[in-house]
Amino acid sequence: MKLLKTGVALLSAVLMASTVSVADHEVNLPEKTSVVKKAKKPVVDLVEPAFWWAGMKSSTVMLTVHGENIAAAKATIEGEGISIKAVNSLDNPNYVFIDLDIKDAKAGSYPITFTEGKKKTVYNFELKARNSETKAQGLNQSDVMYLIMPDRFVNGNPDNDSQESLVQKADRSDRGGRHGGDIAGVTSKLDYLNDLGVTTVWLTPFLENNQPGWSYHGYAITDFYHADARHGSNAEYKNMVTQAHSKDMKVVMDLVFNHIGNGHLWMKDLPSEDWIHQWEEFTKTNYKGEALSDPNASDYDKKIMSNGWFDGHMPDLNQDNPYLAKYLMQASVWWIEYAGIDGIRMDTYPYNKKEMMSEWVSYVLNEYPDFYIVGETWLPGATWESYWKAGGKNNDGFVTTLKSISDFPVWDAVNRTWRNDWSITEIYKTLTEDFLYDDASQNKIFLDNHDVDRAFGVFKKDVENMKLATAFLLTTRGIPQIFYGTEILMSKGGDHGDLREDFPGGWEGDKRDAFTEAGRSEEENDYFNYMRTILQWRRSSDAIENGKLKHWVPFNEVYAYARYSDKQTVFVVLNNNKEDQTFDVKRFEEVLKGKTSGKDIISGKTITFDGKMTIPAKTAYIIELK
Ligand SMILES: [Ca+2]
Ligand SMILES: [Ca+2]
Repeated sequence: MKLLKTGVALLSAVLMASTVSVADHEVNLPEKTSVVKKAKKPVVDLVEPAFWWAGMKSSTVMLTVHGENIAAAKATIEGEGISIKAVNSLDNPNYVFIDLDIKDAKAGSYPITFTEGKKKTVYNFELKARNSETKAQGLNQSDVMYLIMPDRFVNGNPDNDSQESLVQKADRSDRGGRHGGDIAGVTSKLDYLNDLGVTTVWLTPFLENNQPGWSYHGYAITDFYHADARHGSNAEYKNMVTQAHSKDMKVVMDLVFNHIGNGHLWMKDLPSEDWIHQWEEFTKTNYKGEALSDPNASDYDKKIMSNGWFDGHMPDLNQDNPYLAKYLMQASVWWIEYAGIDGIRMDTYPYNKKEMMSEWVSYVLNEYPDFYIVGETWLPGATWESYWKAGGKNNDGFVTTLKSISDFPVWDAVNRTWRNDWSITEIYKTLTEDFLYDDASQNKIFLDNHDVDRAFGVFKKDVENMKLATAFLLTTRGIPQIFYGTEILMSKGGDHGDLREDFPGGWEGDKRDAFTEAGRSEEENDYFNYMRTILQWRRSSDAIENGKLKHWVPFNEVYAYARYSDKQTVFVVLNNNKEDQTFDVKRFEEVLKGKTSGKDIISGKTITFDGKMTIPAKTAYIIELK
């Protein structure tokens, strides 16, 4: 509440100042304002994006220019093939939005001159040549994402842990504080990750979060165009992407359009009153995404869901404002072209203006047709999830373009199965709901993530169940995601700071280095190798990459399914029973097709099943049919 009032107060101050300075500058002016305004050259202290590229499919780019009373200046541009289509300003004269037509412009520098009276300020706007290293290659089912909270993974550069210009300093003893992990740390572990067998790294947001507290997780962005200096620089991020690509790995960037951190410039100097959702008193979202697809929902609930703030320090952006919407969309394309990333994970997807999000996805795919975008759609069932996923039919007319959703229903089913020893039928049942999706193969699937208790802890540290869950995750339909530290059985939950604990060995002086075999316990190595075996195998499995899923009703806690393509059939059997199980294989004939043996890729052994199959208690078989 306090923060919001501050925001409103600041806004009022801005509006008053502008009214005085523009319309009434002769009368009763504070001395500073009058003197400065008349004498100074036009002030340009921020242009976003700072540069762009020639030869993009979209023929326009909008520059957001900030500077005291910049709206009073006239903007002109020089250069062939480039022109100013429009200069717009809102209620705060400290911002102008310049629409440039760049359709016929070549790479080069184009001076933009801001003129007020006889005074001029020039900004050299650059159109770069397209980045030949940009892959924007997207993800498919052969990929596995490894989710890293960079502050908590590896401290590759202890010198950047605290920064003079950034308010929160490093304090590793504070579990909610900054610990010093960074982009350099992630880059230094790409070989480790490649050896583990994951193909893709997803870092929680690395953009600046200049916030007094809780800045480590990155979801309170205060600068859309710069890496947080405590994580490293833009160049270091770009280098990480290049390094990943050189190892045949991919990178997914995490972005937030729904809200910002209240340390953002916009909250000190709001571009317009409607830039954020303002409320009479502090109003939190109701976190009820279901309301948005509910034909019976009240307008009141839908409005609170969409326009309420995610948290007190996270002002909710109003994407009805077309300048803001354009700003956000462009920032994402800027990062794709600049750093060459392959996908974006969009935070709090349903909390945004949904039509704008569909437009955003289309805008990105127009530039980069193979690009991967997954929305965080944390909803309690496939019925609600499917509302957000492209290809479905929504009877309220909402057309969504999002291809990949976060498959929380699968996460929930896995939890129900192994948290309380429920039946593996929970998983089977959840997947029977795939008819709600046009294609579930793009769904992001996971056992846990940075917002929920770690799976191993949820499973009461039962390694057999953890292995069954892992075998399932890495062979069912969808694109798996693994949370960092899962491979060494990190297990904490409850407090966010705990489940996001530091990876042992990521900091100099750590008691052990769990990135090495010697630094892991016997149990950790056993699980690590189990996961690694499946990960390394699945990278080149045609049935995993391109195959369909076919599954059978579980009996006696034995769940069987096949992944099958034209080139390969993989038969998976999960025995969740505490006893060995022997069963007739006749009912699987439509995929076995008379075959009586195959290789279990986990144990490396040949499994024969002439008529009957026996599988040990609490065991997974992943059988490549011969
Ligand atoms: Ca560091
Ligand atoms: Ca919102």
